[in-house]
Amino acid sequence: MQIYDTEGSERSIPIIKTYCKTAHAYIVLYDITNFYSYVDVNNWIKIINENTQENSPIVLAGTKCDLDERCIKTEIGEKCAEKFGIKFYEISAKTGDNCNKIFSDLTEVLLSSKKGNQNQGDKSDKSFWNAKCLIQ
Ligand SMILES: Nc1nc2c(ncn2[C@@H]2O[C@H](COP(=O)(O)OP(=O)(O)OP(=O)(O)O)[C@@H](O)[C@H]2O)c(=O)[nH]1
Ligand SMILES: [Mg+2]
Repeated sequence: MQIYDTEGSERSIPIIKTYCKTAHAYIVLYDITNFYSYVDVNNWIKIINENTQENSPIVLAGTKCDLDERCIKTEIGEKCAEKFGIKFYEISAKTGDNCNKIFSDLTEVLLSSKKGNQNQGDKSDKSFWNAKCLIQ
């Protein structure tokens, strides 16, 4: 699996649009302590939907769930994900909470969506290891 970690600044939008053309899955992140990063989620999902060429899975994650100075409640993140019909997580890069879960869940979705492939679910299938995942 190839993972592209893009940065969240405006100047990166052109390169992000380029990556969207080949990515097989997307993780959209916001910081639960930063209101503006949450507001930006709508823009990132719009950019993904306008530029992805397949019906690739998107998941939403609120980061820094180890911190007490939260300004975006869990329910707000859940509602936002519900609006887009995507899965939601709260994660922490500091404690590792849910970090592996996102990737294992996405891996399962990618494997199960390999319709018509006799090797479905077979990790020895080389095309599985070529799955590309974009993190925003
Ligand atoms: N407490 C805590 N701090 C975190 C967490 N994730 C990142 N940080 C801190 O937040 C700051 C920014 O983290 P980055 O990983 O650079 O954030 P980013 O979203 O990749 O930023 P861009 O690439 O510029 O869009 C750093 O000081 C990190 O140490 C987390 O889960 N918990
Ligand atoms: Mg970064």
